[in-house]
Amino acid sequence: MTTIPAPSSDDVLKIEIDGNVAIVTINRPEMRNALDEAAVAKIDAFFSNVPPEVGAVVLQTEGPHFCAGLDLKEHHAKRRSPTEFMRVCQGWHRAFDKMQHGGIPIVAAMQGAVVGGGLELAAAAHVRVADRTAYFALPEGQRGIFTGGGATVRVARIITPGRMIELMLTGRVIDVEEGRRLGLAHYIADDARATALDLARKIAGNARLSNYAIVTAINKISDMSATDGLYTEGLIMCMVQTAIDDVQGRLGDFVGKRTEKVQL
Ligand code: 1HE
Repeated sequence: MTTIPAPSSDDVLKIEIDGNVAIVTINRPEMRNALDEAAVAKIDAFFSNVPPEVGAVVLQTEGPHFCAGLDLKEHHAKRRSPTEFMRVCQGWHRAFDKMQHGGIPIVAAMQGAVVGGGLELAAAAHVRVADRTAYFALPEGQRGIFTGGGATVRVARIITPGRMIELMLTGRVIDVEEGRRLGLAHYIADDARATALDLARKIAGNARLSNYAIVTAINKISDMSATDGLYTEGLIMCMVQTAIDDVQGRLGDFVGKRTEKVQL
């Protein structure tokens, strides 16, 4: 595999470009990849400005655990007020919304603990591959807090609100097989990273506009009434089918000096 580091790469968020796939690696293994404010800001910055050649992203993390969620040490040290913590939650929501609705398919490779905010991070990816060590939990109740990175929306949709309530109340830990049955993992693989990269390469080979529609429209339409959803589906279908030729034709007319100038 030939990868080149992207200019925005740093120690906490490593970014490599491999053809038309970006490999984004959260690199805080000594903290079990717990997310502090700076790490969330880096995720936000990358997904705000994905390089144009990238057709799919692999999201992976270093060490034996995918992500231990909120950086509890930072949270403890900062003694955040309700308003300050609200801002932190909004920061997570912004970053993860950019992942889920940014139009670029994301394949997560998961291992070990995928817990709390780590599960919220994984749920913002579109395809989730777990290795056999992966497990899932929402231990917020045991920590005296609540979910703040989108789980009430994303995780509840995947596993149902009732199952999420049960998991949060009991603190039960789900193994990888149950996680797959519930939809938290789509694939179980011996080497989650390799499988995620294969899938990302395959996905990046689809028509870009189809991928854009798949990762943006389906979730949006599930928020709509059936009538609005079907109408929107039709519009998007037409947009995906026609837009490339139409736009290319119009741009070609401009480049070939066959258009009128925009002037008074
Ligand atoms: C951390 C964190 C963290 C580990 N914030 N520092 N999340 C949790 O409640 C999960 C808490 N973590 C754990 O249960 C365990 O650490 C693990 C099962 C993930 C990993 O266990 P292990 O034995 O491999 O590692 P460790 O020895 O527990 O942790 C290694 C170091 O990482 C240690 O620091 P050290 O200074 O003693 O070396 C840990 O303190 C540190 N560490 N997890 C900060 N989360 C937007 S709202 C989201 C709400 C939530 O995410 S709540 C769920 C939080």
